[in-house]
Amino acid sequence: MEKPKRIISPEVLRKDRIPPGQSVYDDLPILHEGIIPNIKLAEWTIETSGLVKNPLRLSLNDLVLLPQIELFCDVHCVEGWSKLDTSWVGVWAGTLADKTMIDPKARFVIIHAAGGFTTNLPLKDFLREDVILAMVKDGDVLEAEHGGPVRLIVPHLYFWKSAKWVTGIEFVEKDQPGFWEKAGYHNHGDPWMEERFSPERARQKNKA
Ligand SMILES: Nc1nc2c(c(=O)[nH]1)N[C@H]1C(S)=C(S)[C@@H](COP(=O)(O)O)O[C@H]1N2
Ligand SMILES: [Mo]
Repeated sequence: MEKPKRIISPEVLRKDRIPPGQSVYDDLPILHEGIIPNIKLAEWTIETSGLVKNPLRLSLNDLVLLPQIELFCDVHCVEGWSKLDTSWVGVWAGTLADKTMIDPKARFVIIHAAGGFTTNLPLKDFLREDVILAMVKDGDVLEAEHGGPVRLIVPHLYFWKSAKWVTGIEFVEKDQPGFWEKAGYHNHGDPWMEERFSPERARQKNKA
């Protein structure tokens, strides 16, 4: 197999590398809603749907055979911790977008995960060069607690957008807030803009 292409997330090279209000942690905490799904690797698939000309259904093996990217990035959780210098290997989001032939009407992407979790992001954020579907973390097969077999990594947005246990990628014209977005988190989630909470939730917090 070809050597993975290496990418350093541009956010790592910023002068203000650590976003406002964040503290650096030594380890990556394990955080998610609900239980870790019991995924059988041989049965896992990822599907593309919505505004696509060529809907895909890929097994883990299919995904491993696509060109691989090695990504170095930091991650920033909305709860205030950041973990610097993480490394991941996986498939660039744009590779799947190309293969599935997205309709020009598509503007947003809804990520679906096992157990019903969803998260939404604009297509232009999804197609950045450093957004990948990761299967390897820091040189090891991605463990279930961190989202294995396959999780999204979106380094430039708060880490809740980096869905664990991804099973589907849906391309849509109109935005649809996902699980945490409906629960009061910001719809976009840029850590440098401190887009932590929805405007409504932020007002409630200020009053409290
Ligand atoms: N499927 C799923 N993915 C998820 C979440 C979740 O609840 N369900 N939580 C998000 C949040 S809030 C964070 S901070 C990261 C945590 O990833 P980690 O446990 O690998 O550190 O996963 C994100 N991805
Ligand atoms: Mo988070």
